[in-house]
Amino acid sequence: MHNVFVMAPEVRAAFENVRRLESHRLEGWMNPRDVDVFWLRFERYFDDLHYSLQALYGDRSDALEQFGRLFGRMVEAYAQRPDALKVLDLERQFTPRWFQRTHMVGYTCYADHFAADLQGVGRRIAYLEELGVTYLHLMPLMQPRPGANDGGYAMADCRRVRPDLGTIDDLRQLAAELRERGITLCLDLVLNHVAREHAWARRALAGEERYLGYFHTFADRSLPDAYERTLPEIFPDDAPGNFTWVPEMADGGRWVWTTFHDYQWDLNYGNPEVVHEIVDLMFFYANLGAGVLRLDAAPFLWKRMGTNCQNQPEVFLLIQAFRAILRVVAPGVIFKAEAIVPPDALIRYLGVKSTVEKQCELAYDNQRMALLWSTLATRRTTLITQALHRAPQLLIGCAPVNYLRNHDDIGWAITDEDLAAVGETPHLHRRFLNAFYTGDFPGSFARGALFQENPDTGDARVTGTTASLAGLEAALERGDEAAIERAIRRILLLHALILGAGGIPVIHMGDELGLTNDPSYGADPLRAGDSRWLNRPRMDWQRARQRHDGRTVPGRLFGGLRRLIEARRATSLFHGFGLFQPLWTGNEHVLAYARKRPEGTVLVLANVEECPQSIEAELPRHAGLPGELRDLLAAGAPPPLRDGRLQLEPLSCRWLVDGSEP
Ligand code: OTU
Repeated sequence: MHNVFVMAPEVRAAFENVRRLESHRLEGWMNPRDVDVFWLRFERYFDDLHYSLQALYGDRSDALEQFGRLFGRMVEAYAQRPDALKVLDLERQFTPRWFQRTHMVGYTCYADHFAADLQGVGRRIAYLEELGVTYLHLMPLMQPRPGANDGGYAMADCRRVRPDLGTIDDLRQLAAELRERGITLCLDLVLNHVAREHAWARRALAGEERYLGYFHTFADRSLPDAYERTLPEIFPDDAPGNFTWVPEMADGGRWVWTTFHDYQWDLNYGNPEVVHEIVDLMFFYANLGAGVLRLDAAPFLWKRMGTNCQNQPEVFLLIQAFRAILRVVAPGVIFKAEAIVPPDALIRYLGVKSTVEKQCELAYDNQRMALLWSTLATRRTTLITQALHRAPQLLIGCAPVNYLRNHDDIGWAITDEDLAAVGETPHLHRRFLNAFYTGDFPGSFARGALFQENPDTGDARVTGTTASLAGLEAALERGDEAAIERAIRRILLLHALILGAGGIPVIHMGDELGLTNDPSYGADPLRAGDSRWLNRPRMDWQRARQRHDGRTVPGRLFGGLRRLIEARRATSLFHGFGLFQPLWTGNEHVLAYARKRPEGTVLVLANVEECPQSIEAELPRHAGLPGELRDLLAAGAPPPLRDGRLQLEPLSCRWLVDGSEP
């Protein structure tokens, strides 16, 4: 075979060695063409894999043996990969920017809340298609522990579908149906922890040495106390501390590292056996037909004394190893980092410097999400413009996931530096946002609840559906038509901003119809303590039936969203591979940013105030649009000018492009 890629001599020697040892085995399993493809990919990503594993585990005496075993698993998974998925792998290798294209629109839901079970989801694909969805994230659907399970993130069996949702075959079938209709399935890879009822934890509980090594356990408090000095608490309210005393463990009990709840045991990635297990799980989901794996709680994978045990260098080495492994076995599958961390840390999950294209393709842009809500409450754009100016430019091979909310809470991830730069006092601004979004501030339109209020620090996060936070719930209750109108405008405005930002916009189930908060969780003792359930309502198919009636609220929202999605799909200017440029508009109520591509520029303008606003007509010229203008959101009409100023309706958005082009 012809060698296309240049390797360091020692790496080449190692590679040749593996090839010599393994080729015959591969050939026994696969047709020769598949073997060639495997070797080409292995050769291409060998450096990445070798480098990261060497750095993580290279000083172990059994390092070579470990590598050999890992390789064996890769070969097996590749041999088992269904042909249809191998074709998809090739297709995506030819179009590596597939996930950045402007038709990409995501949707998140719980399978049961959306359509009862997996087969039900299959019967609702037409609804997703109608909205324009091309990416579906189904919330955790594997067997959770009995009792409280953190919304499915405490898995007792990561390979068995929750019986009420269906079977593994249903999931495989659903993935195939989605794929045929152009929708990529995203599944959670919960890799930081398993439930204490998971087989590994049970065997550790039973005293099996091998499985004790899968977790971080301590005989006494000395190390846990030392770690706690620099560890934050993720759920201070209902799960204080990061360690749990487990009296049933060998020798009179042990402390187990439990970052999240006491029933979620953190895995020990210092142990390469854990890597083998998780790699296997990754293959399992990939070969089932998942196209995106969401790396849950990615920042927490590596612990280091004296730090907050998040975003440690080893986390990025692990991701690099996983990335390389999957690129050999299943390159059609990409990663989405779930790292709710400050922008400087977040960017590392997408790759910086030498790790370009070695980390995740996608990551939630939680800062932008929080900034949008802050903008909506203050009706001022100074803070968001400042923060967007400072946000790092993304690299070529990755894209942010832009969202308004998800199943979790909204944390006020706005940096102290950005707040200070616009004259805000950080903790006062956060306190204001909490008060505003719980309806506890004069003039607030929002209905939300606090999550994980920490009485010691005064910190809290907020939960609520987009509709409730944007004023629809309160307005509907009052039957106030003008307020309903404003709420609808706010919801569409926010969506126009995430759809206009490049990357993958993701809509959370129900937001397209204006579903409001669901307080019923309070009656369920297993959920009552977790206000995130407030923003996890069930789908209201009755309401969905009104979606084609433009006189109804669901009709206006669904129709409005569809028009946004269609307008986005019809242009290439929002493609993820473009330059993002925030602009000062001279009007603090108007947000502006341009997206620049070789073929042109689109200027996104948003009036976040409740009355009309205007900006200087010159602004588009500064953004690179010197001539006539067309508004993609107004059927191509030019934006109205009055007294030399560009006019903007209350709570509205414009996507301006060069009007001289067809
Ligand atoms: C994630 O969130 C999930 O989205 C949550 O639903 C889970 O409860 C949790 O993991 C545990 O599995 O703290 O408030 O930086 O912030 O992993 C949400 C990432 C969370 C963490 C994130 C976590």
